[in-house]
Amino acid sequence: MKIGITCYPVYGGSGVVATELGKALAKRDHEIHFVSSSLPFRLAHMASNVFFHEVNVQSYPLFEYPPYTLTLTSKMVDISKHAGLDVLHMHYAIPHATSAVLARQILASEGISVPVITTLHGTDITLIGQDPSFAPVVKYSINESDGVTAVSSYLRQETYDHFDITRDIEVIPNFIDTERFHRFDKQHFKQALCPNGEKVIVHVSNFRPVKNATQVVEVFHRLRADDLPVKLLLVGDGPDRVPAEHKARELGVYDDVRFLGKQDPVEEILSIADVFLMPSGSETFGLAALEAMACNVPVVASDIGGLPELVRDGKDGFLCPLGDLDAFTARTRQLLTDEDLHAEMAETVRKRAVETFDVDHIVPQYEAYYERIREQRMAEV
Ligand code: GMT
Repeated sequence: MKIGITCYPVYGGSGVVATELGKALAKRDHEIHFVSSSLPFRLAHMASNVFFHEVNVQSYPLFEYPPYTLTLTSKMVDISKHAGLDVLHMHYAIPHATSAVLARQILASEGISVPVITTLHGTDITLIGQDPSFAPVVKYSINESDGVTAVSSYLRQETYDHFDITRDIEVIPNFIDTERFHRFDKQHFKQALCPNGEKVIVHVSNFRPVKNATQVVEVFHRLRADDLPVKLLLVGDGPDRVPAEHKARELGVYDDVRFLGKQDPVEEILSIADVFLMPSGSETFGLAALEAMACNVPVVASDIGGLPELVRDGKDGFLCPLGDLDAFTARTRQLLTDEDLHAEMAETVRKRAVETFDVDHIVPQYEAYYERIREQRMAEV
């Protein structure tokens, strides 16, 4: 199949999933056309059946806000025609699904039929999508897509609860390449960072307020106050990085915290981790937690959103009430001090990543879905 994939290219879960999906589909001999405002950050290596089309927005004195959505639409029309795309797969409803629905209409007026599939990821539904300035467009774009998927049952239900949806929504969970994400022997790195055998807590996010990165620092401070020998690694960057740095200084733990910024080989950092902390206020799936699990790292996360579908409380780590820092601290301490429990969970999380969320289990679900939606669309036109 020839598949057009549009996503946000920046550091964020939906872009990662879209890019990894495209790469996995290319390995399975599909032709993939990424259409995005810049090269998706995980698309470093090209293959002969992978293409990247950059959307360049024209500036014009009249435009206070250059119309990205329309330029994206024109690009989709152009690529659909010239590459002969079979499917347009949009990741994140705003504005990608809207552009694709319009592109499909333009193509139909020229006698070309291309189905649109939209994958909902999170804040396009749970946060920004519900804002009155977007809600009618989000609802329309979902209902007008030929197929709609959500990354968890929780997100599917949220979509039905908050929008008047007439489409079936298929749940296809996120996935992980467990051959890339596994525990590497990084003893030299661990030794350099933890010369006295300290344990390591890791948090990876885009440091948006919803990730509660400052709470990670607070939990770490409580553990250090108990004299637990532990270090904290913070990976990623975003609006809450500076507040997290301030918090670490204010609490006097800055010297034991490393802010590593945006990192691509995150699996190498996870390879020295003992616990992954995710105190998010909202999370439809929690891809970063799955990456940790694939690297044998148990997770302590908020008991919200789609996280219980990924992290089974007491098996893959622990789920704590949102914002309950006492609970987060106690559970993290338990994992760092009970070696048998830690060893058991470290094995369980890897097994879960491999058996339930491996790329080879999930990508065929997308392929089957593409086929089904294509047949449905052909029967309709
Ligand atoms: O987490 C973010 O802020 C990024 C966001 C996105 O759409 O780029 O992530 C969402 O999609 C990811 C991939 O499906 C999920 O793993 C994240 O849980 C979800 N984030 C939220 O719901 C906050």
